[in-house]
Order: sequence, then structure tokens, then C-alpha cells
Amino acid sequence: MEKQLTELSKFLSFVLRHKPEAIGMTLDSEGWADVDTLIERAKTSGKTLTPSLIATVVETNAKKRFSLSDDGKRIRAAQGHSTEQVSIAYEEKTPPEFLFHGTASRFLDSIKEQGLVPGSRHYVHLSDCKETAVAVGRRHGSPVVLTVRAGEMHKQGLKFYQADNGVWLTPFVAVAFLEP
Ligand code: HQG
Repeated sequence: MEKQLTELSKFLSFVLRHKPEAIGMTLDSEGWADVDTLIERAKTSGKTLTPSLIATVVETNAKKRFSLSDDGKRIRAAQGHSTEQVSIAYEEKTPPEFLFHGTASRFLDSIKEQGLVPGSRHYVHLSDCKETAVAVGRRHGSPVVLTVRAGEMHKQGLKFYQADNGVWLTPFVAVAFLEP
């Protein structure tokens, strides 16, 4: 069951963050997909989903990657999007003084030159806890945690958002705001 849920979580991440068109889905600008249509379209790529399986993934996902609408009819990814179909109007929020970004040591030279860029995603992803940042960095290689002076950025008018699952988002972090 756990393996099935992980597989489904990966499939939903792919469709709801990156390539809805791969199964002929369209997301609205807030990232929502109709659950019944998703189940129907997933069938065409050989995936058998059910409303209860989807609800289980949403509830049990450790990172709370997905949210269901109040009526349970729509689903979206909380953050991490790269698809141009989606542009979630996150509410601006005052960040804590420091936020953390997990990366791999091989990216450090480039980051110290360019700052933190969102890459293919819409935002740079930050966390308020160091342990989370270590885990995020490990996905890419030998993990390194960078400390971002978020409070100072915010005071200078730069925007921060927090996704439903607690991940902090900002469009770009200049080198000047990274702790040495
Ligand atoms: C790096 C996961 C070179 C950046 C996590 C990162 C997160 C640079 C990589 C979410 C750079 C992009 C996002 C620069 C940034 N030069 N490399 N100037 N600026 N980078 O996967 O933050 O498990 O797109 O450090 O929990 O690792 O998928 O972003 O290493 O919240 O739900 O470029 O994905 O969530 O990698 O991860 P990613 P990320 P899920």
C-alpha cells in the first residue's frame, strides 16, 4: 500500500506541478484539477485512481504536497509548480528573520555568483527549519544549508509567500542576502 501511495504521489506531482498536458489535463490558474476528470484521464495512461485513494494520498502525504477543495471535487499541488498553466495568487506573508535553503555542494559556486534562482520552478523554495533544508539538499547530492536573511529582504520590499504546506516561496534571493 505504501509503495502504491508513493507512486501515486509522484504521478500527481508530475501532473499537477509539471505536465498536466501529458494526460490531457488542464489546470486552472490556481492549480486546481477536477478529481473526476483526473481519474478519467489517468486511466488513459494506465493508472487506476479512485476518489478514496486520492483522499488517502492527500491525507497521508508527509509533506502535505496536495490539497483537496472543501467540497472534495478538486485537487491541487500546494507548491513546486513549473507548468505555465498555473500562477497561484499566494498571499504575501512576513517571513521570520532567517529562512533556510537546502542545496548540494556542487551548486555553491554558481549560487555565490548568481544568488538563488528558481530554476524551472516558479519560486525559490525555503524552509523555516534546518532539518528540512538538509533533506531537500540531499536530493541533489552532498547537502549544504544556506541561511537566507529573509527579514532583511522583506524590509527592503521583497515578497514572500507561504504555501498551504508551510514551504516559503520567494522569486529570487540575491547573494547579498545569503549569510556568508
Ligand atoms: C539549485 C521538494 C546553481 C537549488 C522540496 C536546488 C522543495 C542553483 C536546485 C521543492 C542556483 C533546484 C523544491 C544557482 C538555485 N546555480 N544551482 N544560481 N540557484 N540552485 O528541485 O529547492 O519533495 O527545483 O539550490 O521539498 O531543491 O518535490 O528545487 O538545489 O520544497 O515535494 O537548483 O521540492 O519538494 O532544484 O526543491 P529544485 P529545490 P517535493
